[in-house]
Amino acid sequence: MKISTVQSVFYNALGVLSLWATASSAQQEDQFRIALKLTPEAHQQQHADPNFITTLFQRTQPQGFGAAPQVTTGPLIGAQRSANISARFALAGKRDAAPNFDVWYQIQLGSESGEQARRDTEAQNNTTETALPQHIVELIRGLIELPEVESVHPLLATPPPTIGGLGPRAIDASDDPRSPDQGYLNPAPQGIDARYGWGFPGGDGTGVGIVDMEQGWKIDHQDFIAAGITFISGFNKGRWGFAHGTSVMGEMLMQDNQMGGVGIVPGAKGRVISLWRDEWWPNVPDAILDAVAHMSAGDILLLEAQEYDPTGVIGYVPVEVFDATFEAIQVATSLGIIVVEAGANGSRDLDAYTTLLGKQIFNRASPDYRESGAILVGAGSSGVPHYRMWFSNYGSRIDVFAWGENVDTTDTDYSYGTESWYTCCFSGTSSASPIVVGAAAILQGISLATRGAKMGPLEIRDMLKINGTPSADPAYDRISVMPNLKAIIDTVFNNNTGGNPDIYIRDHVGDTGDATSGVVSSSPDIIIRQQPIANPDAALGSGSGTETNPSLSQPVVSGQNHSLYVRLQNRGTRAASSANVTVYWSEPATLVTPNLWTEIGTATLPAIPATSNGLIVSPRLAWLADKVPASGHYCFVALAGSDNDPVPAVPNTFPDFVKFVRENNNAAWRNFNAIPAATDGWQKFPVTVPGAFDSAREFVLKAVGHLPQGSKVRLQVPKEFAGKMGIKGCNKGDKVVVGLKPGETLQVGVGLLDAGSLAKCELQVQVNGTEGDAEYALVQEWVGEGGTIEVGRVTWRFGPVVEL
Ligand SMILES: *[C@@H]1O[C@H](CO)[C@@H](O)[C@H](O)[C@H]1NC(C)=O
Ligand SMILES: *[C@@H]1O[C@H](CO)[C@@H](O)[C@H](O)[C@H]1NC(C)=O
Ligand SMILES: *[C@@H]1O[C@H](CO)[C@@H](O)[C@H](O)[C@H]1NC(C)=O
Ligand SMILES: *[C@@H]1O[C@H](CO)[C@@H](O)[C@H](O)[C@H]1NC(C)=O
Ligand SMILES: *[C@@H]1O[C@H](CO)[C@@H](O)[C@H](O)[C@H]1NC(C)=O
Ligand SMILES: *[C@@H]1O[C@H](CO)[C@@H](O)[C@H](O)[C@H]1NC(C)=O
Ligand SMILES: *[C@@H]1O[C@H](CO)[C@@H](O)[C@H](O)[C@H]1NC(C)=O
Ligand SMILES: CC(=O)N[C@H]1CO[C@H](CO)[C@@H](O)[C@@H]1O
Ligand SMILES: [Ca+2]
Repeated sequence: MKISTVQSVFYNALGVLSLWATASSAQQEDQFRIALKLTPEAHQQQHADPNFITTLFQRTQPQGFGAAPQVTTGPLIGAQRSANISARFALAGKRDAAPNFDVWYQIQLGSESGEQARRDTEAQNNTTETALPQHIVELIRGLIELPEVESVHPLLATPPPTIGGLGPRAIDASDDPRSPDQGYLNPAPQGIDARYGWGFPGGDGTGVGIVDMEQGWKIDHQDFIAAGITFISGFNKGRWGFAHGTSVMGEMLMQDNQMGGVGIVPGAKGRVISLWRDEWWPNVPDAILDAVAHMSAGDILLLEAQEYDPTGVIGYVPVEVFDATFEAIQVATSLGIIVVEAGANGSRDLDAYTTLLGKQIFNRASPDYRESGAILVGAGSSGVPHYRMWFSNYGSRIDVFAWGENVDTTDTDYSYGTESWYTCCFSGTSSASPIVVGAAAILQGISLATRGAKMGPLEIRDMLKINGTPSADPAYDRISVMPNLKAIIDTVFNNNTGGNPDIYIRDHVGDTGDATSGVVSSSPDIIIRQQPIANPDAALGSGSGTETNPSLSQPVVSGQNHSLYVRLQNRGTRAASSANVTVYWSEPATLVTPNLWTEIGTATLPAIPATSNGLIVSPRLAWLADKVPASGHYCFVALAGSDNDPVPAVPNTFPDFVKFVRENNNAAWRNFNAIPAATDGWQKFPVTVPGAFDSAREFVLKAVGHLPQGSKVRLQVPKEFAGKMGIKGCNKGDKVVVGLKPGETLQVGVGLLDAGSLAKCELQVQVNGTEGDAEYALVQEWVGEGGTIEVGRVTWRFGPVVEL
């Protein structure tokens, strides 16, 4: 598929635009693609004028692309794929948290024929280049300096992160069974002790989905043809041979069949997806997002690729170095997909790595550190003790290591002909990463078989390090530990003699108890009703059909008794013998700081078994009429605790409080107001926008609209607050009224709010129509050190309330 075909689906007017249009194109030019992220304003400009991006290139005057290079523009990610991802986020309760991929473009420099690309492909078949060509580095530097450009990176395939092993190193498959040569399966300290994991239900990976993203495979190799590996999308490309993907899949999926070896998880379901989106063009973020569209929470995505360093330095870096790839990985992990990423063959200290903008994105101790949620894998030697392999990247970002040499697995040739080869010696962070996927899949399989639940990405990432095998010289190697499945299984799945409960209340429907990366304060588990429910377990618990329904609460009516219920789950490995949950109310506020909380009461729950396939419902918590204030709308906070998973202490600095809100799964917020639909006149809702409680801090106020066309929304704020936040509107006495958009997300204001300040605002709404999914939210974001993060929101949902 050529890029112009892609774009014509989504844009009408974008054609091939000729730049520097003097020379003829007879001269062969260097042809390549880049990904470009525009600022929102520049994105609008590009929409209005399809030549806009071309003018950016004119301003940077790139050298080395021939006399008359052409610039062709299209979207980086297909619109259908973006829509699918948005829908996934919506289903998971993450309505507006999906990154916006519309502002990412894919730009091709050069002619469209593909002819040159084909030549490059053949020439670079055997490339040993590990740095970007200088003219590409210059182009990137030129573009990133433009104010309209937020991010830019090349779309180029690199050799997969292996060392050697790509040529024919095949060994006759009629040899003795090879399993004894698979030392990586053996007990620690030599291997990960997959053989121990096989002794447990689910320990062969049954029920676990694995997707390998790379370039080429022989998916009908004799030793895994019975595994029925399928192809998701892209082009099966033999540029560096089909051997690499074949060796990767074998480590995980060689079958137990009296030939060759046995993979770590022969019972898992394997699929592959190519980063070549067509025969000539690679696009890693697009491949990741397409994989995500076809995957479920708890599946494992393996990223077997690496990137050139965009700063031009020699030595490959992990694929998440590029912003679009990073955002795509975040999408995956926030939807509960476990992402395992090769740490890359660059021999580099990732802690010291700095981007073109001077950020240390891989250094966990730096304020620039950014968390994709992926598990990064380094490479160690096969012998004991395990030294860091000379080519492996290292540093605090590396979560675990595994064998980077001598990995016995399946192999094939260059011609896609051989389905019976094996190799003794697959290597690189390439060979290490599938071992870690295998370890994760064993744990996921056991969890599924014994507890009926899959685990989330951060839970598994932490688990893989439990009592792991250290490298030879940890202070020097800095590649963390190699997973030891016996130690992990004995610690976490040990039939209630160890481990701990880990009870949690969901922050939103898609929350599995990991630190939230999306919406806070939309808990479906804090439920308020006007009448007591006769059988709360039947109405709200597992099997009730209401498990993922966020609309179970009814409006609060002052002067009436109400009933509150809280639903808890336990994702730990031991039952919680008892638990309790305390609920507070607050006036509606975008940020519900503890000084606004008023206690309603505490409910004590029965034991919560260590299987997170069960929602346990608290007994009724009565909120009596005389305690219900008259303001009409409320937010609720619930804090839960049990033996060995206590009620968390409420922190007293604001940064710690934000961490607590986002990361502590024993605390949840429900700032949801169900509003009976009324179509005549303005409905008015009070809402407080507080400052932090400890010092003056900077906040963004955002509005997120999902109201039908023809609805009207405005916000009335105190004049002083409008001044601080830069909000412009009509003055009405000591208030300012600003019109908002009913169906869009927009920034209302940004500014410094005083400690302890409480701006009393009012949202005014006219909804057009009474049916469907009408919703409006005000979101408060803190401009903290690592960027802007959501700290709270109030959502008004208009429409009928679920009958129970
Ligand atoms: C996303 O796409 C996949 C694959 O085409 C499809 O099975 C799935 O239903 C889609 N999901 C949503 C939420 O649209
Ligand atoms: C790569 O190089 C090998 C060895 O020269 C050759 O046999 C093979 O055809 C080449 N592959 C491609 C895709 O050009
Ligand atoms: C690849 O390059 C290396 C080093 O330049 C050379 O020794 C080797 O023969 C080449 N292999 C092929 C298949 O061209
Ligand atoms: C837990 O008990 C079951 C049943 O007795 C047993 O099959 C399983 O191996 C035990 N698990 C562990 C980790 O010991
Ligand atoms: C609320 O409940 C209390 C205690 O159960 C009861 O005495 C009171 O009459 C109830 N009030 C209303 C308005 O239903
Ligand atoms: C709630 O449970 C925690 C931990 O089990 C306990 O320390 C606390 O006293 C309990 N609170 C109430 C009010 O029962
Ligand atoms: C209100 O919604 C209806 C459809 O429900 C639509 O036909 C009408 O145009 C909308 N009103 C306005 C003012 O947009
Ligand atoms: C196969 C391959 O690309 N090997 C490279 C791994 O990284 C080291 C250090 O950057 C290079 O020297 C190798 O050529
Ligand atoms: Ca076999």
